[in-house]
Amino acid sequence: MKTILAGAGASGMLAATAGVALADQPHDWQWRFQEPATAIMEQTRWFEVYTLWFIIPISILVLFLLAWCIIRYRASANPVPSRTSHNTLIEVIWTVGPVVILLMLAVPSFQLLTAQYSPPEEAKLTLKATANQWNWDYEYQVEEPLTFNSAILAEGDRASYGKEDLARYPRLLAVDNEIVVPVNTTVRVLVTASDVIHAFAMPAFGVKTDAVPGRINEIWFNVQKEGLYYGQCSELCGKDHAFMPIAIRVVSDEQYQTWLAAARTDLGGANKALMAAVDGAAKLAAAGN
Ligand SMILES: [Cu+2]
Repeated sequence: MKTILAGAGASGMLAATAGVALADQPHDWQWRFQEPATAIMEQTRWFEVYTLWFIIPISILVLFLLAWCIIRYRASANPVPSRTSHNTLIEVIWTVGPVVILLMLAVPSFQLLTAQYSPPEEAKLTLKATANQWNWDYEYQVEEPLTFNSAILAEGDRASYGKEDLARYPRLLAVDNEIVVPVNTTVRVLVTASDVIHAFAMPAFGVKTDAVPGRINEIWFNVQKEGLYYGQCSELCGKDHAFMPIAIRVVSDEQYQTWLAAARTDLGGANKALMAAVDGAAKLAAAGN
């Protein structure tokens, strides 16, 4: 009995640790979206599944019709072809049918597009993200603005940043300095570039926009789950295009305020203190407190 209880406790602990510490990430052979972290991404995923209910039956129907025509009406099986050239009923059906299908796709599609461009409230935090070949500059537009650069984490620097854990800090996605934002807060990101066109994309948040020199594109998100999320530059921007990841750490409001106050003077120290606080909270949750 004791062993069973201990086992259950241990697996509960693992689940709690994973739930708190790890947000969803890309994984090998992935062919669907990451777990949504925002309402917009949830709506996007719903729309994807909804669209498949049209795409799959239509593809099967067209494939079946093609195969049927090729086999049933081949020259050897059907030496004298029909001379029929008009059929009003069929023509009405194949015009009205697609129109109805397109309307059924257009209505939820425009609803999603409108939702993406309509933040539910005025953003509480504004960040500016400037893309460079091949890293990002971030600016927190708060009372005393905070700016820092964020680049891919070099494999040799893992130890000095305390990021040896490959599950949490995956190769090619981990960065030296993450963006830190509070959970359940509407955040606005002003996206631009200093040299060529890049793009700011966070799959779990359902946001992606081009970073264009001389222009500012605006996106927003409101993340519902704490965790460390990864995205990438998504516009071919030169030889290191694949090596300019984006990492966003979503934490509680207190953790964010503490980090912001400390980051102005010592970014590295503030990041390490935040990592320790997040890990500490995960352990506390795992212990069932
Ligand atoms: Cu880029």
